[in-house]
Amino acid sequence: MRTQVGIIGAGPAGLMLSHLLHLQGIESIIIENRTREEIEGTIRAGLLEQCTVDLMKTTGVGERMMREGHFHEGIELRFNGESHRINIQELTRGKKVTVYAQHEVIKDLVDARLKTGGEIIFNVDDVSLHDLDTSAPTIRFRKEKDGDFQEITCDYIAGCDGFHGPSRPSIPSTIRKEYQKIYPFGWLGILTEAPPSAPELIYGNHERGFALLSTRSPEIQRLYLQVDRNDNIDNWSDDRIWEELHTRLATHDDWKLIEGPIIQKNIVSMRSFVCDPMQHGKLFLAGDAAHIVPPTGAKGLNLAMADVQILACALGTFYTSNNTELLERYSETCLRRVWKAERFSWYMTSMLHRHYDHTPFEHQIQLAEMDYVTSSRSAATSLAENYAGLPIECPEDWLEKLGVLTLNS
Ligand code: RFL
Ligand code: PHB
Repeated sequence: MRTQVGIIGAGPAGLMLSHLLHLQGIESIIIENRTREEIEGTIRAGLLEQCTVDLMKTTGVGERMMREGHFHEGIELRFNGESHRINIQELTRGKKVTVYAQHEVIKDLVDARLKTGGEIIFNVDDVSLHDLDTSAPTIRFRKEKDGDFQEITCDYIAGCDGFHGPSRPSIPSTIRKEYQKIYPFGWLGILTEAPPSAPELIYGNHERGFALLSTRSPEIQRLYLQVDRNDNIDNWSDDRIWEELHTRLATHDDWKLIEGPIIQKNIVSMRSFVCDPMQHGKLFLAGDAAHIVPPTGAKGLNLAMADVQILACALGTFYTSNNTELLERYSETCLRRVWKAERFSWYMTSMLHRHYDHTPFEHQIQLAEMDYVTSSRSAATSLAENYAGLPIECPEDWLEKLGVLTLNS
């Protein structure tokens, strides 16, 4: 097989990249090691930045998101039993955050790719990357477990295969620098069949640990609890989860957390991670393959979408004018924004979680930080600007041009 851009991974990064390339007339093939049902059914992120929403809308894959998504103007920080609202929309001159589940984004993108003749090969196995510093890099894989080996020869390979995929380790370790922080806690996440308990997201800091109230639809709510990194989901009965959520989100007024049947629960660990560079020869990493953030800042999916915008723009420039300048600067351009999102995610995580090793002094500093960010307009503006999403370094008219290409496609 031969294509212009071989894409490994059908997560948000790989699917959106393929969609953006298609709009520019560039061919790609995606290979994915899970089935379509699995990728469309995995519960992960929920919060989209304004840039991600704009990208989906402009490129014609945002129709269902605009119909079924929830558009929030602010968030609530809750500590010492009191609620403090951060008005994101006012502080960022108009930006909102949108709650629309990652697996719905995946469904919309798979649907769009398949309707326009895109090729996604699901259920592949034994994927490896070869000849990355030649003009004909290849991806080798089996179409299914124990099937014959196949090869895709391409001009470029996009490694969009998440944190555990084979792309990042294909960059020689001698030139790959990795930065990592592992947190001593994780998040226990639940989905519950209940009506919303609040109109906006609530990030709660409590002496027993962090709790987050989010939503998915008028009927399904998403909630999280900070737990020990090595905790086991079997230790958490539904009753224990609700008791802990009630305690950690309690206020001094008459606010009530509405319970419902828990339909899904699991624990995820938390880390911050960056790989530098994000490119090597003809290989470009995007999304979780290159960087991980703890979910407190809601940045992972959004960073993946920003990377592939920068990559699609650079590849578009190369195929129309043979100019490789943007491709050469890809890693540098992405990493500037990635590090700011890493900083913000670390900041939100540090401010909102219970740190088991904190001294009383450090605990007071943490309370002062929350007091400051909820009482100073400058501090709240900084939080809002980062939460709603920093600008993406693409040529100014890039999104407009994509909009025109979408209308003509
Ligand atoms: P993905 O989504 O991991 O997709 C990678 C795809 O590659 C496939 N793959 C392979 N394919 C072929 N061959 C191989 N050898 C392969 N190995 C792997 C995988 O099957 C998969 O389909 O990476 P991508 O596209 O970079 O997207 C990143 C996001 O998924 C991730 O950052 C977010 O989910 C993070 N995240 C959040 N991000 C947000 O922007 N907003 C949020 O509100 C938010 N909340 C969250 C989150 C992540 C969470 N968890 C589960 C860690 C909440 C949670 C609890
Ligand atoms: C979610 O709804 O899954 C969600 C929302 C905000 C976050 C993380 C996850 O910071």
